[in-house]
Amino acid sequence: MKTVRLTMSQALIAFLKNQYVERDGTEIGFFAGTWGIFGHGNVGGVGQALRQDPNFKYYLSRNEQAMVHTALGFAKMSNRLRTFACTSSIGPGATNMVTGAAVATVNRLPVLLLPGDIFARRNVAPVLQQLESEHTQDISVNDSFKPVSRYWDRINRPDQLPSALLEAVRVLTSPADTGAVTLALPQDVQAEAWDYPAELFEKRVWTIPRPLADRALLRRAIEWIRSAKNPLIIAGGGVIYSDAAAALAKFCEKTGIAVGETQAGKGSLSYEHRCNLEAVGVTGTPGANIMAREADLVIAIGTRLSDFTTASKSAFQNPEVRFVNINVSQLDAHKHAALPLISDARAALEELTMALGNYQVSQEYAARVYRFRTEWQAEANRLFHLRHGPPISQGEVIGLVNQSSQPRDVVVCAAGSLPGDLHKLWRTRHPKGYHLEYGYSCMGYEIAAGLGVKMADPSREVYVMVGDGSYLIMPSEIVTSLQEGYKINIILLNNYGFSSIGGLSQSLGSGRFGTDYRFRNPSSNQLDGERIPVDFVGNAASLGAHAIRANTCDDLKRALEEARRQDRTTVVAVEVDKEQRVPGYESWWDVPVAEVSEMETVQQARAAYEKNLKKERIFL
Ligand SMILES: Cc1ncc(C[n+]2csc(CCOP(=O)(O)OP(=O)(O)O)c2C)c(N)n1
Ligand SMILES: [Mg+2]
Repeated sequence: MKTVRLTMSQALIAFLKNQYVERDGTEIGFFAGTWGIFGHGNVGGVGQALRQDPNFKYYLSRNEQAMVHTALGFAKMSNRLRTFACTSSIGPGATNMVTGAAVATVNRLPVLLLPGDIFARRNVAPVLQQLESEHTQDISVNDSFKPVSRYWDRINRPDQLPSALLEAVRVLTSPADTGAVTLALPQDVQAEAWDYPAELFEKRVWTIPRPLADRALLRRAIEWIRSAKNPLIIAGGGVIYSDAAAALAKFCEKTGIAVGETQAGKGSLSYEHRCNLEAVGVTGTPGANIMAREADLVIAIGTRLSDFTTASKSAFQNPEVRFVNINVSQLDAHKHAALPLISDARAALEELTMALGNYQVSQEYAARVYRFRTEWQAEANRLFHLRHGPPISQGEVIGLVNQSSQPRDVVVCAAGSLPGDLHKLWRTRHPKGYHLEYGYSCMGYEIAAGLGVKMADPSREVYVMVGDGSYLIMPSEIVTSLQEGYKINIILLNNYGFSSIGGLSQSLGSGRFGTDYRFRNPSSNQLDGERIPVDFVGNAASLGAHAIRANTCDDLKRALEEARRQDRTTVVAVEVDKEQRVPGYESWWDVPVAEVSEMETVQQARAAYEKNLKKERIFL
């Protein structure tokens, strides 16, 4: 056997740069490079290997959590066909990535994490940043990646690497199993040499399959659809990752079945498609939620059926409702005791379109969908033109950003009140035009991920919409975007704290407690003093961005035009009125209210809560 003598780190990099994926005959390199921050736990190992092999590009980030977000923005924008590796030192550098790992695994997005680890040889322990334990030496902070990784391994000897690498890429490229993969790399082992088989470093192509559903189950699903009077499709992220948007549009055109979109699935159909009722669930449109309530058949495609989609299991009230779940993952396919079509979304839609022949929804059904759509367009237009303030409303900002963006541009968001408002109001015109991380809804995802989105497709303008709270958690990657020359547009909506959680607190009877950014008030000893003024324009400019303030709708229109013309990252800071919120429609979210309290507002909220709780169903 031909061998090559390399350090474990050199072998790792030589392997990663030769991994390719292929789907539908198109081949592409799977790893676009490595993000990292060096410390003593990776500089002499992985750092040296990257220095030696400049073909595998190294990108320096500002924060280890952020670099995972950037990798995930890139992976999601690439329909999971590409991602990055992320290298960190031991200790804090490593644990900073744990949150990113959870974002990956919850959202089913691939990322390879390479945290440095304590010495395998142990004689110098405890090393700087080492966690000690009284009951074992076989533990480090990297064990905290286990629950948030789809595959986890520690490379204690250089000869363990080949088998770990094959497992790692198997999981990363599996549509059903993908998520964070963690290979913990003890800092001594990273630098140890071994005679690796040369074959390990040959080009390897991983085929992304399009598995077909079981034949008998497919026949039964066809019968169920044929006999349904009020069917509804719920389109999730799987539709987009599988590149099934055109197949879904065809299926809908043929059958007339309406579609509600989840956060990850928004964009599956253009907002103009006659079957698209747009957002469904807690942050859904009235039409989608009324159709869900009455549906006798729900065809859930590529969705995790999270509580935001199912309105905490209260969305489907028809006693006869049945579910057909099309999903590559068994876990998702079986949810709600559904008829499971364990299948690629596009393949299943194509087969169903063929098999259903001339099945069509009734004229009444089609007329109702038309009416819901017309009414929703009018309601959205009302929210876009409130002429509120200044401060203007968040709905107006969304309308203006949407209007000034081109159909192929991408909006990026993750947490706060924006995701719900965008889910309802953003008019998506391209399957990759709407990028929401709403599985983990991680404040701080937005700017870092926006950079990853731009890297995946520099031909589009990227609009990162971010609340002041999320911005303050992680504005650092503005600097990284400048370093790499990728321009993003950041629209920062300042409402002096948490509109989302403040509103939620109010609805639970707690009166916004602790959710506003205010000085501590010496007379009450609470955080109810004056608002804390933060100069966001100054902050963004100090990081090197082009920064613009906008107060009115006209200001904002001009600022967005100015931002578009820039060739470097631009921040538009706009103040919005926290009290002028986009309402909810025909839905509910289960957030428990205190069962006992002396506060009357809480008692009232609890009474309403108990009433709503009765609508939650168990599907067996
Ligand atoms: C890392 C993280 N911490 C806490 C939360 C809980 N949380 C959700 S929204 C939110 C407030 C977001 O504030 P901001 O970004 O200003 O948006 P707004 O609610 O004002 O629209 C918080 C604290 C979260 N989602 N992520
Ligand atoms: Mg805010």
